[in-house]
Amino acid sequence: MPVESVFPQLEPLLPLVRKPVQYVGGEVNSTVKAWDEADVRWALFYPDAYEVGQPNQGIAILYEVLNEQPGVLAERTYSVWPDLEKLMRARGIPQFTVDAHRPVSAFDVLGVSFSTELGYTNLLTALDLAGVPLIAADRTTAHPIVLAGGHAAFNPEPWRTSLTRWSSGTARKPCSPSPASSVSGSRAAARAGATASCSSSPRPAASTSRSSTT
Ligand code: B12
Repeated sequence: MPVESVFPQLEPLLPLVRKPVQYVGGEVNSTVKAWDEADVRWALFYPDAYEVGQPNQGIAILYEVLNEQPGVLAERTYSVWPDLEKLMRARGIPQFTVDAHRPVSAFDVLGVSFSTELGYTNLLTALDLAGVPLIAADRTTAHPIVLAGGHAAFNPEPWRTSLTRWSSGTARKPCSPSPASSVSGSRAAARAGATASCSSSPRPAASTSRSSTT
């Protein structure tokens, strides 16, 4: 099933907010793939404003590595500024990707890059805007897997109830054997796959059982 762009609802709001160009997408080398031709779809989230997150090297690498693979689609999403957040809430517009303006909740995986601890609360706002339950245990297979990596993901304690999985280390292969095979098929299979494939990542033992329950 194709997923509809939210851009028709978003566009009339752009003259009402500061720095509207940050929500438009279409940069050089941005990638938009056909939704129905992908086996697995990643929304990559940098939990800060576009102007901070767009140049982030970690997201750029993940975006390229994922999109290079046949059958894998990856788009980017960023925190919206409070002025747009207010309008989105009033009009029921969900958290969207800047590449094809698809709703984040439609993706199989929400990959969050925590460069700094400042991003933790922005993840909660984005999940709420996306209509994805904040607590991982409240999510179902209808929701994306929420997976975090990056510098500030080494200690998962502050957000362990919100994340499905996390990854430490670099992400030439975020979860072995590959991002595509980890999350192909149904979301239920995706959850199982992501759990198994990431389980070798070093992480605090106390959080292991919690992260694998959802
Ligand atoms: C460049 C840099 C900046 C730049 C660019 C930031 C940006 N938006 O990209 C600037 C100067 C703007 C900056 C600003 C700040 N920075 Co800075 N920055 C760095 C620095 C030097 C390099 C980061 C980098 O680009 N690494 C290279 C990329 C390729 O690696 P990566 O992001 O880790 O991503 C890889 C993996 O982690 C993994 N991965 C990442 N995300 C994900 C997600 C998933 C799902 C998966 C599977 C894998 C995965 O795969 C990626 C590819 O291999 C690091 C220190 C360092 N030496 O690494 C500090 C560092 C990240 N910054 C830090 C801080 C504190 C800040 C500021 C808060 C400073 C301030 N007081 O304003 C701000 C915050 C900006 C923000 N809101 O993001 C701290 C974070 C500490 C913490 N625990 O919170 C660090 C670690 C420095 C330090 N040791 O203190 N920073």
